Amino acid sequence: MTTKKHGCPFAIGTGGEIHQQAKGQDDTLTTQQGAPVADDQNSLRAGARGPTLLEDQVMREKIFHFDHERIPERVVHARGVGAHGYFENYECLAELTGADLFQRPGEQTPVFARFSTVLGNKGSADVPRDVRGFAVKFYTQQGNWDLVGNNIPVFFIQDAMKFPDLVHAAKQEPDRGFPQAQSAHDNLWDFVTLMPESMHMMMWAMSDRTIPRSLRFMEGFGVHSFRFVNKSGESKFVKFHWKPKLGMQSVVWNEALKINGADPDFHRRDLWGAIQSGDFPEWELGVQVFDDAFAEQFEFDILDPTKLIPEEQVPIKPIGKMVLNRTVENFFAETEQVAFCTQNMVPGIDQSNDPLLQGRNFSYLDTQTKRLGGPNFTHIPINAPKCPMWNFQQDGHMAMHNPVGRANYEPNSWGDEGGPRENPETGFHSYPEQIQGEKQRVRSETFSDHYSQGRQFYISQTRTEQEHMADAFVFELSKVEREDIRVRMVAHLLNMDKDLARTVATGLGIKDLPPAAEAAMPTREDLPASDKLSILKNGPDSIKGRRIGVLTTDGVDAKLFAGLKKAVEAEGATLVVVAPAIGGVKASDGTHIPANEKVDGGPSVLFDAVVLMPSADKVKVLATHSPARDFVNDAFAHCKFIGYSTEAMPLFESTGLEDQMDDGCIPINAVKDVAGFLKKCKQLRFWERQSAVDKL
Ligand code: HDE
Repeated sequence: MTTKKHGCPFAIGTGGEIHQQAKGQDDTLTTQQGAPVADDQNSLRAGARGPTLLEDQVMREKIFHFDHERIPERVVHARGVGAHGYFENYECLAELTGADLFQRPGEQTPVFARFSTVLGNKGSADVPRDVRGFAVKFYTQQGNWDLVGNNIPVFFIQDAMKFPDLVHAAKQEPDRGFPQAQSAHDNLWDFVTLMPESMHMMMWAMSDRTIPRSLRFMEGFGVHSFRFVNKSGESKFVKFHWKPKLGMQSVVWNEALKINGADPDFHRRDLWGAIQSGDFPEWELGVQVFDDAFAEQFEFDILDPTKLIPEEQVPIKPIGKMVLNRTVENFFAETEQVAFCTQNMVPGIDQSNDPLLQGRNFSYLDTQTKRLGGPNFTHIPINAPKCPMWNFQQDGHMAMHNPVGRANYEPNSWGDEGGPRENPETGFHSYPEQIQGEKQRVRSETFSDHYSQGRQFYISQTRTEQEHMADAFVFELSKVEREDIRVRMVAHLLNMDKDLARTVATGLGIKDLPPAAEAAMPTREDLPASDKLSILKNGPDSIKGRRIGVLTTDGVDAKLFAGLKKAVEAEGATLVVVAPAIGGVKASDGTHIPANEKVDGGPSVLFDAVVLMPSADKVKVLATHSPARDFVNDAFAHCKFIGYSTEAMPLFESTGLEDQMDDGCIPINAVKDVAGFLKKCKQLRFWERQSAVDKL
């Protein structure tokens, strides 16, 4: 008899260590009650062709449990992917904050990060045009701190009161249940054009920030102003920033549309692959620290979440790094059940009066109780703190941490047996900010500039990025059926940039420009461009972590191929072999090169740059194959660098592109040519081609 090795059927995904419950000597399948099961194929019947009996406890339990497998998906941010890792603190920040995790240089704190899209349901694709969630749970020695941010530093609305309206307008329309994971529809644009406070965010939403190439290549932001409080009770404001080690990168819109078809799991597969191959994603955590005096003189209200503070005005101080080095063991137990709450704070970090943040502090706890079924969701391993936890809370659904002993209240006179006590020394103190005012429903006047930073964002972009923004507005608004909504958006754009407004109006076929939207405050023209707001001005100048797809065939020059592979890997990138058959190809010297993808399963949209390296003989067949022609056409249209051997020319000719070949198409006919190709690839895209492509 063979002994089968397999995971314990009772293993609980813990977000860390697997706790295995006792199992028997053998591998006998049991019910949840531990009773051995004799037959897992057939339900209990009265006769071979008779009815199934209600007494079949084995089948009933199995189906009952299956029926209850789903929990409500998140109302927003339903589609996400998570990973474990650590945060490593750079230096002692005692002067700024008493937060335990920032005291000792080099100390590591375990973290769990979850990235998400906002609008799509759980089964939607990874690369719609959408904001990305960037939520990190720090398991500190003084409790869990959740930094629940996004990949965009501002938000659509200023007051939590409008969040349900925003989300209702953005998600599927209620009568028809579509569109899925799309902002390109009437309700969203109707709402935002009636809410001028959303205009700055809409400029970001229409930029390349909302179509990241990889979760590893995007920034993260805490958005709100928070507080750091030191041990002496002194406080400064702080804004949190995550900067990706591999630099920022986005895809182009036409590419995103195709990626969602070719690989709806593009981002989660990328994160999984990077971690599994030991190429651990890394971000630096930085803070913008400022005091009341700065807040007073800053152009906007630091409590307004539709505004950012340019890095040029308050530089970012790097304070540590996050490394994600472990994929989850059970998606449901960890990624699905992780419960982030903005009110999970630790001593030394505190809230601000940002009205959006204040509303979030209510919403997240409420949401987790609904999703996870009761107040004991903190007992689920992924949510439990990794430091001691002791209080008198008890009972409730699914209680796992059950206190023992007689004292379950405080004060009590049970001495040593009396349980935990409050600790004014180490305990959490809210910053004793002076607050005064009339109780009223009102929006502060300091929140009423809706356009100035939208303009600043736009002028901070490169020409290429500005063109992408104009195209995005035109695309999205072209899906809006009501003309008045389209026109209303152009009226808002006129308050931010007239050229942009004109370009969008032309793209939409609006003949007469509307008057500019009425503005509560005039747009400030004096805010200078901030280079840090652009993706392209902050490129990585490296292809580390990127994927280069080589389209090849039998008979490929073995030496050239080997040289290419070696050079690509030396840059920290991956060479993905795309071939006519998944069985791979036979190189010129007879060696076998395994394929990673068949041509139609590995379109060029999945790669950052491509190489066309067929043999002279087989290229003729390739040139008749439409997925191979799409491979070239798309790579060219998406401004990718294309390396090619002379043998690939018939493929270029079959696409009609041979006359348009430019400096982004680089001949590779000898191993020595590879270095030049890879050097160019470090720019990531050949944007000079964009205007030519637009005319095609
Ligand atoms: Fe959220 N948000 N949000 N949000 N949010 C949720 O909580 C909410 C806001 C963000 O990976 C929900 O667990 C309100 C800003 C992320 O699990 C819910 C308001 C920012 C995630 C909720 C906001 C975020 C959420 C849904 C306005 C960036 C995913 C499921 C007052 C700074 C976390 C859940 C994860 C999730 C409420 C605005 C980021 C409904 C009421 C601003 C990254 O509680």
